[in-house]
Amino acid sequence: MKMFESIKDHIKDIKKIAFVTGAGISQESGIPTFRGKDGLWRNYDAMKLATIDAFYDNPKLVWEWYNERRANIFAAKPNLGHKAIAELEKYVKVVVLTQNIDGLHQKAGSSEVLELHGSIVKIKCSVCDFKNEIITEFSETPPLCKCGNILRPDVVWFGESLPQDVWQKAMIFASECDLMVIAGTSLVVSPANTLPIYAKQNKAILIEVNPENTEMSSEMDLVIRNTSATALPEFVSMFKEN
Ligand code: BV8
Ligand code: ZN
Repeated sequence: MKMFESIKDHIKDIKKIAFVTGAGISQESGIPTFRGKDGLWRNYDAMKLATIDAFYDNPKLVWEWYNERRANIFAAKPNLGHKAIAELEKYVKVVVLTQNIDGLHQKAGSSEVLELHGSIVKIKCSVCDFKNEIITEFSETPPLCKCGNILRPDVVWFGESLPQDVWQKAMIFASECDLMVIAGTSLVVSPANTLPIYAKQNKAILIEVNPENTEMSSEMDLVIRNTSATALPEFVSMFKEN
């Protein structure tokens, strides 16, 4: 059964595609999502751990959480969903607007990836403007900056604003795309969950790829109730044939 049959006639006019992705696209790479039982770490709610308050209450605990996630992510491989998005660049302009901090889109070969919520391989000082990539394992947890204050993962925590340069670019890409694929995200978290609205305002075709309903399923032009590693290769095959 051809999942994307209903948009087949539009393929020839599609020049720019934006992907909005979340934890679900990395689920088939063994990375837990934030929902349901996956969303718990040592019985702490992931949404509560990813906050500045949790960090100042117990920086050691939050660092151990990110260390464990980082080890898991370093061992993970991009799946057919990530690879399909990277391959699509051969046929049309593709940008990836991801909420994921795992870097798997880049590992799959995607060249234009905006990390809306930061990256697990980056660190910064909680006080001074020191920033860097994680190069070595740290001797102490939490590790200290040369200014004496504690270092933190360079990710966006709840209650913190997104990096403005990245967010500005994301809004522009979303407003200029001809088609937006929303894959593997529940669209619960803002402002990332407003990106489909920018695309809709630009009369873009909206496609949702998700085994479950999301906050915006009713706004979609096409809903694919399947996993990203199964659906996205078929999506790309339509451009191959075209
Ligand atoms: C901000 C980085 C300005 C860290 C993350 C009250 C009401 C409304 C909004 C708010 C509110 N109070 C506060 C807010 C704003 C808040 C927010 O949206 N809260 C939510 C919980 C209501 N947002 C913020 O705080 C943002 N900043 O707004 O700044 C500001 C400042 C001060 C005060 C107000 C405003 C910052 C948000 C970023 C937080 N950082 N991550 C880290 O990762 O450790 S968010 C993190 O959680 C992820 O990055 C992602 O964004 C989110 C999880 O969502 P998903 O990725 O979608 O994952 P989820 O598990 O939910 O869903 C997975 C989906 O995949 C499911 O639908 C499932 O069916 C599907 N799936 C599963 N398997 C597959 C699949 N799909 C396809 N294939 C499969 N195989
Ligand atoms: Zn410092």
